[in-house]
Amino acid sequence: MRTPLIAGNWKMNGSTALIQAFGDAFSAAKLSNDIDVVIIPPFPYLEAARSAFQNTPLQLGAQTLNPQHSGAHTGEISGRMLREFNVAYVLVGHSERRQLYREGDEQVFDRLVAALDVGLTPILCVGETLEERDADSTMDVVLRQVGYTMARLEPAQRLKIVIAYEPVWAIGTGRTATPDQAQEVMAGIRTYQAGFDKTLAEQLKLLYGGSMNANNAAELLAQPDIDGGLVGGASLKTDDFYAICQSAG
Ligand code: G2H
Repeated sequence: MRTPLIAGNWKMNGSTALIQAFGDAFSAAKLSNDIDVVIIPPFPYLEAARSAFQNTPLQLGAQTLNPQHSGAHTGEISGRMLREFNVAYVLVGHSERRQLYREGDEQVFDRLVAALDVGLTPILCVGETLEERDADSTMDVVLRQVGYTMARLEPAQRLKIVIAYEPVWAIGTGRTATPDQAQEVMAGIRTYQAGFDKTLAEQLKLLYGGSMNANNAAELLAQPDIDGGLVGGASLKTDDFYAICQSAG
């Protein structure tokens, strides 16, 4: 059985007040024990979040990391530093990083390995653009992104990652992939993993991301190959995020 995982990616949003609001809302939360819930705030809020989330089920994630553990990289943050703040998960390859900061599969892979090196669980984000979907190359693009990483990992490492399928055209647009569209791609990812190892395919956690909200989460999460969600905009409101978590539990 795969434990559902709901992760809220705040991107460059939020405040210390919002951290506190989540701490307060989730300290009274009645969520199933069989669900992992993660908040991924901007770096400056990690310390406040560590403290505010202490008596809650909320775990912490980070939005990126540098491939190096330390050194002359002004403005960058390493996985080792994240570990000091009880960070358990880190996003790699989010489409905004791929598009705005020119991170290609190679850079994404280096970050993912750096995360594994320090015991962080990387959430590898993959997904096609609208042009790629219209050109019928969705599966090619997604499996290229997944395959680049999987082919280079050791078998034991492959078991330690989470994959988030986020169609780029559905991110922050209010346009969500239909449950069938999401399921089709995610089943394809799982089938691809079975080529490496059947146990891996069964255990691999797959998240859907792209305008998931309190209204559409239940239907998406009911799909057999969708094990959770990577939620952006709707993770900035305590009520909406809580409702999504309840849909998963
Ligand atoms: C996709 C998602 C969270 P949103 O990027 O990573 O954002 O839910 O706002 O589409």
